[in-house]
Amino acid sequence: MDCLFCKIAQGTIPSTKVYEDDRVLAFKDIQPQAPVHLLVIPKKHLATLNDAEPADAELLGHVVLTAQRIAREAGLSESGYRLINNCGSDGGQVVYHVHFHVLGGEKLGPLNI
Ligand code: IU
Repeated sequence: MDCLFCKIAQGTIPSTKVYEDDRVLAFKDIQPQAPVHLLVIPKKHLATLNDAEPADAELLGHVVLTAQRIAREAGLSESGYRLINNCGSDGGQVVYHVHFHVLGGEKLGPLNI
């Protein structure tokens, strides 16, 4: 499958990993929008959040708890952070493999909506 984040998950395209296990990968965004900008992905290919099914609930819970973990390890627990999923074209999704952005390290502005 010609999916950039699948290739990153498989290690055929390099990334700066901050966490990995058998189901998820977290790595640094190549174009950071905040002092801390990390991405968390399930290794399973889901193009968008709309493709998730009830059977993916545990996996997606693990993705969110991984976001919590890497935010803590980046020192963001006390100050806080933002967790974002862009879904589909109106949501601003560019890479069609489900991912959550972890943004922090400064006082973030209001969402630009
Ligand atoms: P989006 O939610 O699909 O809009 O976000 C895609 C993100 O993936 C965006 O922040 C990019 O900077 C990031 N990214 C990356 O980290 N590595 C890449 O090789 C590519 C995009 I292409």
